[in-house]
Amino acid sequence: TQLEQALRNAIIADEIDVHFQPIVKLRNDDVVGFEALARWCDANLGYVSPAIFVPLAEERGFIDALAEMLLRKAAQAALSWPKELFLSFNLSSAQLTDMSTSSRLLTIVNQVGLDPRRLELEITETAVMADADVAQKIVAEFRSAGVRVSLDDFGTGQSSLGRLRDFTFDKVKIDRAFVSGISADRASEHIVKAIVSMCEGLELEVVAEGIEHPSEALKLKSLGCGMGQGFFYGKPADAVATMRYLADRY
Ligand code: G
Ligand code: G
Ligand code: MN
Ligand code: NA
Repeated sequence: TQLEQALRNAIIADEIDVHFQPIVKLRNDDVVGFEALARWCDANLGYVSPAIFVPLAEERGFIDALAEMLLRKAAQAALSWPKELFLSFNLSSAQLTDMSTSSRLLTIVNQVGLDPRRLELEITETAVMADADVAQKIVAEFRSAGVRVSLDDFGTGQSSLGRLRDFTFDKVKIDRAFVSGISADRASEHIVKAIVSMCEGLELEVVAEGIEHPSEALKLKSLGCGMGQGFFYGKPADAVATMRYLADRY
């Protein structure tokens, strides 16, 4: 198809960009890291969402090429940030069924010279479900290299609690479905409160995603949620704008 051909070309030409969205400590608004998000604007097709082109790349067998290009760019950008900031990178489901994923991505991190302890990988429950044994092994390899792993979109997938029991994660990202409107919605408030308390028991860090209003940030803080991310703190921005964002804060 036209989209597939354009995507192939964009990968070969190194034209897919990475943007960065800040993740903050809710207690004091300190930036603690950034999530890398793929961005592609094609000359003919215009803006294409990663929700479209990531699954297409998986289906057509070029997810590795895409992910390696994105991680290389993201890791290079992270080298210019203050070194205590982490880089959070999304892994797709196909990558979690392929045992070569960990060595491929660790090689890139080494080549670029990013401390693997600054890297976090976001994986979803759906991605883990395809082949839990293989996913488990891949996660273990990353963690033994010092890379941290977070469970993304928590609360929306299937058998969430089983995953937390069987897998070793470092962090849970609460899906924005529970965050938007939390200051007015009692059900979301109780759900988030329970997630935060469970994560305390499991010694997992917690990030609330999709914070758009100060009232949501306040509520999450009062529930003991450690970290937050969302348009209220910053929209995804390119590497240059991200450096400016940091310069304004440091
Ligand atoms: O940034 P945006 O809301 O458009 O992202 C849409 C979806 O695409 C989200 O689920 C996000 O996790 C995913 N996504 C964005 N960038 C990447 C990436 O680099 N790799 C993978 N696997 N998924 C990504
Ligand atoms: O699936 P994942 O959580 O990786 O997707 C992250 C996506 O959420 C990014 O594409 C980003 O653009 C989007 N996002 C980040 N913050 C907000 C927010 O405050 N509101 C909304 N609606 N989307 C957000
Ligand atoms: Mn994510
Ligand atoms: Na998410």
